Amino acid sequence: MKICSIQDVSCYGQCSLTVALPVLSACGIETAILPTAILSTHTSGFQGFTFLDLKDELPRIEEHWKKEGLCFDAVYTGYLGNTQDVEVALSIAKGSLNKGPLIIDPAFGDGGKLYPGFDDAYVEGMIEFARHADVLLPNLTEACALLKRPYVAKPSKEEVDEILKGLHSLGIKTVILKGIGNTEENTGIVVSDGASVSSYAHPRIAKDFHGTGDVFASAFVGAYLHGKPALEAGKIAANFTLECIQNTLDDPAHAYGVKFEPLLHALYERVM
Ligand code: PXL
Repeated sequence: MKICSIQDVSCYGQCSLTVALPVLSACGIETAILPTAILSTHTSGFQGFTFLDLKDELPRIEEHWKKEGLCFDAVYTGYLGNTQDVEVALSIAKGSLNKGPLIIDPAFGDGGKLYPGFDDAYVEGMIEFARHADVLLPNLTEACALLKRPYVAKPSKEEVDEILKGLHSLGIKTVILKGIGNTEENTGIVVSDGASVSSYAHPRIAKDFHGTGDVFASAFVGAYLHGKPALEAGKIAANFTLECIQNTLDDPAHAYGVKFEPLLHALYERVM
């Protein structure tokens, strides 16, 4: 199995490719990378980060891969950076370079807000891109933005159903909606393939850690590509992410990411 992951490199801060690569390697999945940008740190909680846009290099890399006749078993995208990156990601995922599913973590916002540097034009680009997703892994902020709905932090069951329906009507096959069913003690995911909806709740830790969306998405991709059904892959990813958070709670200086490394050894058995 050989996949391609398209995301930025945040040099410091445990997110995007510095999470995806170790997690997917631990799952036994060879992962080629297409880095969309190089940042000194991620954009949350650090001031004055540097940003080198690699958008002009991406089409050159794509062309070379095509000349070499490379082919992937899946494409997994995360934080991209600008609409040109989104276009290249679509071209790679839907062209001769990929013969498997396109798994998209929209990775453009949280808590009702877009991440710094993203605007409505980027969301428009993501809407067009998301239409092609075999699997989409949005949080509520991203799902609402993709549907141009006002953000609701605690949607009712009817609102969740409307959101799922809306995402399927864009063309998305399977949706894993994150951060649903929040109570003081619990949070969870809702999984929908357009025909049936199922959910999984787990304990909620009332502290935010950066990069947990990337931990979740990467573990999900690892399990899903080993043939686990979407709900099962979502459970594995949610449990792994929760354990990574629990493993970081004793270190208040570490909110920029989660300490996932000591837990990687157990992931292979779970995804196989
Ligand atoms: O974890 C998502 C992510 C990835 N890459 C960069 C980010 C973020 C979220 O803020 O800033 C650069």
